[in-house]
Amino acid sequence: MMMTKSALIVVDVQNDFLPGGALAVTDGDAVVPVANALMDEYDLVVATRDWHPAEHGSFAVNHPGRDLFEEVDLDGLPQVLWPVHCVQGTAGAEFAAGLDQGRITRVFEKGVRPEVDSYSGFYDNGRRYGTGLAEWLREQGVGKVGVCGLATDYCVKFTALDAVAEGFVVELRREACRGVNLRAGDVDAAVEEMARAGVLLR
Ligand code: VGL
Ligand code: ZN
Repeated sequence: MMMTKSALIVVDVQNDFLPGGALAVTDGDAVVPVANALMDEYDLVVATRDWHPAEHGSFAVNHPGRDLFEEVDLDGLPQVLWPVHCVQGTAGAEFAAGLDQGRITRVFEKGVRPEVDSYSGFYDNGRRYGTGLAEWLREQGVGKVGVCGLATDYCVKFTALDAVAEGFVVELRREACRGVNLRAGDVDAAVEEMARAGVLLR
């Protein structure tokens, strides 16, 4: 049987999702050393980064009269309105300073189109555009992926679900994930949803 490689997908470990950031995830900085340590367990490491233009449609400021965390229709899709975060080229969009970037082979950017958000590192929320991640992993001979990072109930969840849909064996590295929990229980529900879809919980 052909040997397949493994890859760790480090999701959105960026300053704006760390304590003090624009869309801070509680305890988000705790994932940095854990993610660094996990890199040793995989043949390859890739990262995604949320990489929005300032005019992005997920930002509440771009919807006059609407409130933060309200849900609106964005080009036909339900969209939670977020604070301005991870704007291309800003300090908030940089990877966490402690993240071992030397180990990251490729970075896949998402959320670059103003009219559609992208929680998954594979496809935007409307599945209109791919980032190239699935094709790249297959070209590298990857069959199994580990998923970690921020945030469990958004970008980690949708990345893991798409990885399953793309045919990879997927394991969630829970100790290297933290979530937003806009509503209490969101993170637990996200983990359950991933498990039901076939994501292995580790
Ligand atoms: C994320 C909300 C908005 C995430 C990105 O990385 O989980 N969440 N943009
Ligand atoms: Zn975003």
